[in-house]
Amino acid sequence: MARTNPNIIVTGTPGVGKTTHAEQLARSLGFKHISVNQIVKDEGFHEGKDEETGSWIVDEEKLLDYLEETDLSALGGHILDWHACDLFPERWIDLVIVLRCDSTTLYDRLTARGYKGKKLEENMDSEIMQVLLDEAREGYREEIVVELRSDKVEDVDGNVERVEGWVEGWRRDNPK
Ligand code: DAT
Repeated sequence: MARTNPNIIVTGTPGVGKTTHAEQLARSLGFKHISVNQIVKDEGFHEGKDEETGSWIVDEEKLLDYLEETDLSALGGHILDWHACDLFPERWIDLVIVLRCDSTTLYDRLTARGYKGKKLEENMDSEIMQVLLDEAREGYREEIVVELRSDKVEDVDGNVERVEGWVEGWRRDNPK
């Protein structure tokens, strides 16, 4: 593997803390934060919004082509932040972090964000049914998938420290 830094996916149900973690990780590691949602919006990689849920209907092919062109696979040092993960080719990825959150806490975060009705319900169900964890486990080698709690503010610091340690280990195992 040619890259000198690992690529990391931060995934989970909306509201679990992906952006919070990805920003802090990017800052402390000096990595690039790729907010996939932002790219989809900015670059128009979608076919509008789902009427019922208000979520983007993503054109995954365009998104992947765009990411491929950034050469992130060869460069490494990217934090991919998205509420889905199985579309990223495994050869791009060194670690998949699935953030998890207590359902009452998630309910409060999502309602504060204005989610209601079907959108709120679907995301709550998704967290309770651990949909993203299963997706990650099905899509990637078991040993690169890690589940981390994101209930409290202190969890973020602990998780970031843990990932920093993991990155150091990765660098030792993958010398330049
Ligand atoms: P996501 O990107 O997964 O949608 P976010 O990072 O935007 O989530 O966080 C949603 C809200 O919850 C935001 O107000 C920050 C807060 N939050 C996230 N992780 C937290 C944590 N571990 N402890 C306390 N608040 C957290």
